[in-house]
Amino acid sequence: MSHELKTGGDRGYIRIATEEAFGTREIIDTYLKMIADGTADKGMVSLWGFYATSPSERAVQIMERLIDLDDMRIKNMDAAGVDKAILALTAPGVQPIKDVELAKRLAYEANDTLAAAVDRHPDRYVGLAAVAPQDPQWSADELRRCAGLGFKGVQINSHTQGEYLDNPKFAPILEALVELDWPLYIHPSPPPDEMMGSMVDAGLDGAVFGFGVETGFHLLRLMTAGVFDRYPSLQVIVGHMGEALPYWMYRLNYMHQAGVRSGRYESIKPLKHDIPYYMQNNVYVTSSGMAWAPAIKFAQQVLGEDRVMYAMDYPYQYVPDEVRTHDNLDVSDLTKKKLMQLNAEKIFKI
Ligand code: 1DF
Ligand code: MN
Repeated sequence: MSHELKTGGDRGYIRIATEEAFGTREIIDTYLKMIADGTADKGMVSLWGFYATSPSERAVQIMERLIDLDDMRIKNMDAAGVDKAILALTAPGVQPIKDVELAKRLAYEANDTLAAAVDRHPDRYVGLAAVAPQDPQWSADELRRCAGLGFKGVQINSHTQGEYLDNPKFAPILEALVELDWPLYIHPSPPPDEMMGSMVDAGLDGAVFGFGVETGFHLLRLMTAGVFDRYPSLQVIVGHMGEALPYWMYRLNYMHQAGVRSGRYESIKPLKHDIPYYMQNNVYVTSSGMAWAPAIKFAQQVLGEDRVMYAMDYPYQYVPDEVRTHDNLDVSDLTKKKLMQLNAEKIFKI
């Protein structure tokens, strides 16, 4: 049965979509310059070489929808019954840009662009800040500036030029998040060249698979490196139903503990808690790109129903019928309201 999709809470909840992207023309032009001058990595060439130049219907439509923060976006949200969008600068943000001053300027301006859009549509949009982790201290200061602009968290597009957030150099960013009590959304980026291997040749580097492998690796290494022992209140959100980690949780835990006991790796040390503990106390997952009842219910079962949130991934996966998949889940009314509304209101303090 297909029901009408309306905003306003006619089904007992409003819908808050938690992984929604926008872009700026200047940042996309910067990607194109990097591709042209040979400084882009393989993932950038594959991703933005496609979206920013392809005449295909998918690429043209996504480009148009990314840049727009007004009428088209609101109309599409209305048509899908999405009440609020948690918006963030599209991947990989400014993180691959090697000129750090340029990266900081572009992140700063993207934050101002988003803040202005939230001001124009305060009941429809919530902003997540962009940072340039290439300069961790600047990024920490920018988070504090963005708190003043009304933002509710940060999105970091996974690795920054092959470096991960467990690296102690990024501590100022994590410390600012703890101080602000803000969640960190770790959104996929194309894998760095050293991970890419033959993924591009196989056509599997992007959202189809490579994104999830790299982002799941990022979240897992935050746990095993002890980041949540150092920052026990830190909350990390990942999309795509947890980038496969919930499904792997038993094996991750078994083999991690075996690795700790055997002393096989310098980097694998005893932790205060086990992997399921961090998954259930420091991680939220969203259903971006994964409008699939068995996966949603599985994540609710292993992480708890307070840690699973709805996301659409506009404009990359604008499929209004996927909203109905969520509406039609055979879970209790309260569990569904947590998925669509309450968990997002809580973690983003909306
Ligand atoms: C794609 C997918 C691109 C997602 C994205 O940002 C993105 C894609 C550049 O399909 O190429 O956010 N996604 O999250 O699934
Ligand atoms: Mn996305």
